[in-house]
Amino acid sequence: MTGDAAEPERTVDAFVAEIAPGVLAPGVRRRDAVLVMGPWLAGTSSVLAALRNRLPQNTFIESTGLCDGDAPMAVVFVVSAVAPLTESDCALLDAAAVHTDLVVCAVAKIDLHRRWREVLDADRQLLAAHAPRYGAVTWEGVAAAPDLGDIRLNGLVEALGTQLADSQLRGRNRLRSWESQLAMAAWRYDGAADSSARAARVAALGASRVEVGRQRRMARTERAVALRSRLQQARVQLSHFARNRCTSVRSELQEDVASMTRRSMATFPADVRRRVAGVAREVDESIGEHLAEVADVLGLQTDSSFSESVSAEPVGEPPLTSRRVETRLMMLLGAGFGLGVALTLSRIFAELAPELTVAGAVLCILVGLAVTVWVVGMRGLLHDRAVLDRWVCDVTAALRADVEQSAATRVLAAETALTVSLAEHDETRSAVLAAELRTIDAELRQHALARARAVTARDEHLPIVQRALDAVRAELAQRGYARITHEEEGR
Ligand SMILES: Nc1nc2c(ncn2[C@@H]2O[C@H](COP(=O)(O)OP(=O)(O)O)[C@@H](O)[C@H]2O)c(=O)[nH]1
Ligand SMILES: [Mg+2]
Repeated sequence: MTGDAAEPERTVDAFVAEIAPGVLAPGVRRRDAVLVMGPWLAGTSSVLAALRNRLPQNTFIESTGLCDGDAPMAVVFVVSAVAPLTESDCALLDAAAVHTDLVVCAVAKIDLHRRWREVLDADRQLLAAHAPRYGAVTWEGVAAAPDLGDIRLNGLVEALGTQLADSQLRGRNRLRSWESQLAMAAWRYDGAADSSARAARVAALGASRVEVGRQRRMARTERAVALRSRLQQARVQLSHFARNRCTSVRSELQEDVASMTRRSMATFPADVRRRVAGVAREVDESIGEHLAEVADVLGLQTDSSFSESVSAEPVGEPPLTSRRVETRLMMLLGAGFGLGVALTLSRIFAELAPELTVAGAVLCILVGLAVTVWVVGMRGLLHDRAVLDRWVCDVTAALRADVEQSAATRVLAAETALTVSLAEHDETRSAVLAAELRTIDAELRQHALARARAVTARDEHLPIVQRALDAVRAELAQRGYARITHEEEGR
């Protein structure tokens, strides 16, 4: 009995196996039941109940009654007469009728909607446009649970009864199942060979490959140029700064010298030493900071070799002592000047007060002496200021030479150290980029391989699948045509 029932399916399987040997047969279990389904609230449950009443010899189920891998003998697609079909309704039917050729459509609730015939016509056209297989399906208007009046189900019952009685039905359903299976297989072969996801990935990999290559070429030169220009800048700025500091400390010291007294002279050399040392330290720190910043900006490791300071020359004593001849000459001139003053005063005194000659002489001598001491002292101070001024100039000139040399030496040391560091850095970076390139290339090779495999598989299998698909479709069309003519003859 079961053998007889499965005969049409076996005939179809043999028909396809002859055209496409080795293609996997659809793994569905045919249930001897009619699936009644449709969009939410279309009236499915009411139609199902009414059909069970009218056709008790047949089994009717809703989609919840089907297990995975089950396929119904026929599908009754119920839609409401309230509005025409939507695209998602069509998709719902597609999913339900993947393995079933017999589809009958019902427009429900025609008692409520007087323009149901227009909706039915619109639905028929929409569904036919959605897929050619639905071009010839039967459409009936039904009222399975009317608010008023009788149930109207005759058209649907009649169409369903006739079509279920078709001796070709099992074969047609099997052919439809094959058609879906083969179309899916063709789609898979095509998709695997021309995968858009893979194409996008390959394009992205190609772009990264170009970018990595560019980085590899450019990074080295770009950074070398940057290092050179930054060091050049540092050299100019540091030497300018050193010169400025020396000039300003010299003017400050010269101002001090110009207003110097004998008392402050003793502490002056120590003061000069302290300030010179201060400037040297300041310039030194500035050089260190500047060079560290250059290294930092270029992202290089700072080496201690260029942060060490170059010590300034120690400052000697001012040459204030060796002026014996000058002192003697000055004493002589001072004494002459004092004598002149004393004689002039004594003359004036003798004329003004002749009775005080002795006292006047003593007073004049004292004044003459005082003038002598003052003149000699003043001249000495001025001389010492001049000497100290020259000394300050010498000391600051030496300081300037020192700090400039220090700046130049340390920038040079920095250049050497940073160039070495840059070379090391470049090597590591270049190794990283090379590794990146290798990874990209490996993935690209894999994609190319996968694509080649998929293309080979498609070229090998797709023509067979396509041939089988064409044959199945032709057979379905022929049997469908036969069904329609048979039904028309029957009327
Ligand atoms: N007037 C009228 N109402 C109906 C008809 N069929 C179903 N209904 C109503 O439509 C609603 C949904 O019906 P139901 O059969 O449960 O639809 P389902 O959600 O698709 O299963 C219910 O309120 C029914 O009373 C009909 O032919 N005429
Ligand atoms: Mg329901």
